[in-house]
Amino acid sequence: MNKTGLSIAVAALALTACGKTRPPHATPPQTAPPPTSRVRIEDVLPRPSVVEPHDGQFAVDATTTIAADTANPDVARVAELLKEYVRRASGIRLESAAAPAARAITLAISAGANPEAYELTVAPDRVSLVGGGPAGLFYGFQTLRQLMPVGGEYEALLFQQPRPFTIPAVRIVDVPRFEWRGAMLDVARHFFGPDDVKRYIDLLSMLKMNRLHLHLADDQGWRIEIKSRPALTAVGAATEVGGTPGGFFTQTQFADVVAYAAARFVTIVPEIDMPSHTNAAQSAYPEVTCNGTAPPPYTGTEVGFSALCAESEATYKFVDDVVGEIAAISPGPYLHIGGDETKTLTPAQYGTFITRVQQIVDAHGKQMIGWDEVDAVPLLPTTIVQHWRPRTDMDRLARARRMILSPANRAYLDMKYDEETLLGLKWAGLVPLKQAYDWDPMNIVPDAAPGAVLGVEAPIWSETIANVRDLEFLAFPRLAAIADVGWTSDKQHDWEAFRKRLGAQAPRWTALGINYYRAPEIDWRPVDGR
Ligand code: TNX
Repeated sequence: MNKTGLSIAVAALALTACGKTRPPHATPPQTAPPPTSRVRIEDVLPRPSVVEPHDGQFAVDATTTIAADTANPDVARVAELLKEYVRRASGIRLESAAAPAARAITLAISAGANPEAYELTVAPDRVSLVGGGPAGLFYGFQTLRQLMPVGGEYEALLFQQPRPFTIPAVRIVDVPRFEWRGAMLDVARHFFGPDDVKRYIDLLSMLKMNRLHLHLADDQGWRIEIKSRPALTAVGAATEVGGTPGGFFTQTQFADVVAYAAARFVTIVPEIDMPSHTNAAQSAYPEVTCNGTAPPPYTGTEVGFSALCAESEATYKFVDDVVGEIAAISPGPYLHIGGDETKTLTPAQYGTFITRVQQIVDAHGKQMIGWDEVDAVPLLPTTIVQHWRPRTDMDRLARARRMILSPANRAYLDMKYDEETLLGLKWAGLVPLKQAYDWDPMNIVPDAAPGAVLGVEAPIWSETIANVRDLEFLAFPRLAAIADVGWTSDKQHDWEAFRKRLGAQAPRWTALGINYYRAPEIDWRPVDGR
């Protein structure tokens, strides 16, 4: 064939494929059969309660429809997420079907005992996803997402033609072990703004986690606008660890993040740490300091040196102003008051302070949460104790009526993985991946009253991290380990099985741009776009 003949042939090929002539140098349209997705049902993470593989698969192609009761806004939202995912993953636009039709993906809510539970059935002729409540439907979508090609994680993949794919046939019945599956982000030591926090919320909710505790104030910075106390941010937000510029959330930004989280079934838990960790507040309002003088801004990483004046009414007026404004912009039922690492108050002063603050939080209609030091003080039945010190007084902790477990030697994502890890701290020891995974919360406080353990939380403190890259490096993959500890039943807990399902996340996490630590214990699946 001469040169002209070749160009005519190429042009003809292009014409059949997309209806208009393409320049000869353009990539020819794909004619090869589309790749079958390599997703495996045993890779879903966190591990579901019941997984029954069946024969066959469901093909998603141009004839597939989506049948959802879109009059229900929660169902409509998940239907949109699914359509959007399928469009990105394959270029296929799912049409809506009025009623459950053949070849349809059906979404529904059927109020059940646990609104976070769901059941997913994939059969050759249909897919059915039923949530026990709106959250369950959302979590069912997170599972279905993992059974579809990872291309859906990219924002603007462009397919020359739709690429049908298959979902393996399976029945999954799933319910979380614990109601509290949390993460904490310290936005005080280094400031992380609204976009960073939203990104973290996206990643948490993919792991079926449902609480994000924001550590909003510490010695190094005050990060939330308080309208009645403007100096808190004008003065107290100026810097961060190391002396770089800080930052803060306006109340509008905070409300926007709260709404963003709520749409992903994540409750924001705001924390204002006190009576210690308050240098930034005291630099702005010296009346809460016993000697009345404003300390200079602090940009180091020591703890425990600052404390609000426990005997002064100005302190409680200040706390009431702050708690009142934060309670008003936090629809969630919780308000965390810190209470940790107070080195400069006597036990009696500490007790007076926590007791008063507990009353203030209660008066603003919120349930108080405090780090485990607060259990030295008589607590209201609604107050939640957050365990963090591995060697705390366990007998005392066991008396707490409600608790969240964040043992630092398991759940602190800011601990180094090994001696070579550059980021992070190691005061609680090294926390390699297996250590973050291989524990049972119910064995931490064996004498806890039935139902007292609400669940687990993975804090990340930001002394050594200043951006999302470094945050993700410390958080991933250990955050997935804590998510699995919180979601998956103890009977399903199995390090070898977890290792495999974690390794299988590599293509998806890469598509999402997560800067995860390639933990050497894991055989990370090659990243090839499928
Ligand atoms: C202890 S955990 C702290 C924080 C530090 C963290 C660093 C807790 C309640 N207090 O002030 O940032 O260690 O890992």
